[in-house]
Amino acid sequence: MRTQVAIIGGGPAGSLLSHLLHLAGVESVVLERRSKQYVLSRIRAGVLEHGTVDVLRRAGLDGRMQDGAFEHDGVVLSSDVGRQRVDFTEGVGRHATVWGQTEVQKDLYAAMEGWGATLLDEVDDVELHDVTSAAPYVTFTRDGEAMRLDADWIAGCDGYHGPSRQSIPADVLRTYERAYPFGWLGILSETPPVNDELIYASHERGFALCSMRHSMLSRYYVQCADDDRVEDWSDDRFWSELTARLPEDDAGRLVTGPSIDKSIAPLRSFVAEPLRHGRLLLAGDAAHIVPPTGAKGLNLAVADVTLLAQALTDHFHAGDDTGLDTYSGRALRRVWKAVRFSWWMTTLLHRFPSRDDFDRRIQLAELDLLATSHEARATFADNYTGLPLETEELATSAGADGQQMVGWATCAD
Ligand code: FAS
Ligand code: PHB
Repeated sequence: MRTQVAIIGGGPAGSLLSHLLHLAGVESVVLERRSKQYVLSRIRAGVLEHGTVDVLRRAGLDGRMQDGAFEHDGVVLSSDVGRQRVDFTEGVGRHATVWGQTEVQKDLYAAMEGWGATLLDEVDDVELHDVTSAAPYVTFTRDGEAMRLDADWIAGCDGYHGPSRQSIPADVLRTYERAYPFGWLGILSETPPVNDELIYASHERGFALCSMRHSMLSRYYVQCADDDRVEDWSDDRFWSELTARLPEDDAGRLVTGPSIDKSIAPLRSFVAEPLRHGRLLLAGDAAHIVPPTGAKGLNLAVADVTLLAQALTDHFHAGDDTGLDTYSGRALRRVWKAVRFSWWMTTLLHRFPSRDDFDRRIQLAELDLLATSHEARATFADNYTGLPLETEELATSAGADGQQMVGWATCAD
């Protein structure tokens, strides 16, 4: 088999990249380890930045989202000493969109099926070869048959545990990581959401988050120990802990019910640099992981592949490699700001086992700053609803890994 772009991973990053390349007349083949049904069954992100919604709209993927999604003009932040609402419109005049990753993935797979994408699912033994040559290729097995895919470029969209990042030599790859001493226990319940906007609760007992998927499907999380197992948490224990961490009025409105999905996710911040090695390009969770506190994971994946699709299109249609040469530096500039915000929200709202009363007072002071400072709320709103996608570019040319970046210019909108 041969194609222009071999995409490893058929999650949001890989499938959106394939779709965007198709719209630009660039061929790709997607290799996915799991079945499409399995990918669609994963319960993941819930909040889309305004830039993500624009990309999906421009790609013709917003049909169901127009009617089914919620537009939120703010979020509630609560603690054991108070409850406040951060109004996005007051700060930046934008909103956040609540539309589950599952729905985005459904629309992506439906669109790809519509135009006849080559998405090979349930592949095994994926290996990347000659990524620094002009003729890279991927070997894999499918239904027990050994196969080979030759390509001009390889996009590593295979998530944190995939083989792409592992194909970059240790003396080239730099990684930055922070593991958090807790996890998130998340449930889905067919109950009406407790509030019409998200509630991020920071309580002495720990963090909790109230989110939703639609008017009769709620998504709730509580911070749990990093060695907790799902079987340690009965529904009763979950509802009791969530209730204890919410402000009294919100807790009084909480409608409980049986969980229809329950899982624990570890929290980590992780960034790999550079995002390009020869003809291998990393995007999404293959390149970076953020704690879900800032609702950035999916949105970063969309931002990466939006840059990548344009860069690959310029390469194939105009012979212009500027986008490919600066992809890593430009993507990482936005990634690190999202990593910072996600780290900041996580340290602001969670209870750290090693932290003391001084740390708790700092958290409460930070929350009080948000409650009393318009500028602090505007900065929060700017980050939460999404920093600009592509209006930033290098003021001077940068090396492939962006290390020589001298300065940055923000283009006029
Ligand atoms: P993904 O991990 O989604 O997709 C990678 C794909 O590559 C997968 O389908 C995988 O099967 C495939 N793959 C892996 N190895 C392969 C191989 N060897 N060969 C072929 N294919 C291979 N983000 C939020 O914003 N909010 C949240 O609440 C949130 N919750 C999350 C909960 C969990 C448990 C996890 C793991 C992530 C969560 N995220 C959340 C982040 C998540 O939404 C990701 O950011 C998003 O899925 C990124 O998309 P991809 O980069 O496509 O990676
Ligand atoms: C979700 O709805 O799953 C969700 C929302 C906001 C977050 C994380 C998860 O920060």
